[in-house]
Amino acid sequence: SGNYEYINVTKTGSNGSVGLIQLNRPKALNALCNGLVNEVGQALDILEADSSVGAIVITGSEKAFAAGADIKEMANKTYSETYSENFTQNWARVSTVRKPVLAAVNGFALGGGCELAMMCDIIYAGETAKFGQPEILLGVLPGVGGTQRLTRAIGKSKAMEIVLTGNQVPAQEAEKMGLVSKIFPVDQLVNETVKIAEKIASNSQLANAAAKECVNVAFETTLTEGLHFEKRMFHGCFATKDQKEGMAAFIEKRKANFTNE
Ligand code: CO8
Repeated sequence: SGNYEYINVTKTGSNGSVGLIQLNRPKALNALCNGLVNEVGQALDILEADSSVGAIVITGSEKAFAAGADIKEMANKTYSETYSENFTQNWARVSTVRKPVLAAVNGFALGGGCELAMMCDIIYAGETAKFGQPEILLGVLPGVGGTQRLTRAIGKSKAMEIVLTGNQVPAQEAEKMGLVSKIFPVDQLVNETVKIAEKIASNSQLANAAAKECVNVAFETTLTEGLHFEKRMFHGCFATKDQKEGMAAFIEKRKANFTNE
């Protein structure tokens, strides 16, 4: 659906509860040019506003999730251009989505590709996926979260190693580090990710959004503040019909039917 140049957007899963964004710029290994990132933002706006969508999956091709920001597009930029246009500001949309976003990574997830995956809530990888932050080899550094989200995800020594060597990290190693949640065979990755997204989408959307918000607060604040925030959000759940329904369904030994109210 939609009229995009660089991505395909579909609704899949039962009742179209999963929004699937496939990056589709095969000749450039899904290099993340400005137009592509803008289209991802537009698609996220639409899926976020669509109440039938409970979770979103972002994927690429079997060869590449994304081989980074578009090097050809940025090679001649000046400092004053990057600063005045606030270059990369359009990437922030991915990390402000309130619905759960899952990355299904096959092939290369390098530079901005790795950073895009890290903006998602869960990363699943195909067996041959490769992660990396090769910006250092281009005379720059990761500019959309690679030094920050990667360090929080895997710790200092591993993050430094990846950022300073530019080496590619195979999926199996990325899973050991905790960057990736699970690995699937290449040809099953998208289906398996959609299945998990479908399961998540069947939860209360209110509870999903609140749980996501709470986990994200863990990255921003002290333990005491985070626990306080979590407790208040937990209290807030008792104002929802979904809490009544979820607990009644358990007691009545039936499947809950959440209405996101
Ligand atoms: N940008 C532009 N074009 C690319 C990119 C890229 N990042 N990656 C691949 N391509 C193009 C190639 O130029 C080539 O095009 P053409 O056929 O016209 O020459 C085509 O895709 C196929 O690529 P290769 O022939 O190189 O394919 P290989 O299978 O031989 O190699 C690699 C695959 C290893 C992935 C290789 O393409 C590569 O090293 N790519 C660059 C990886 C990289 O350095 N990524 C980091 C980019 S910098 C970045 O992401 C900064 C993020 C923060 C700022 C975000 C701002 C928007």
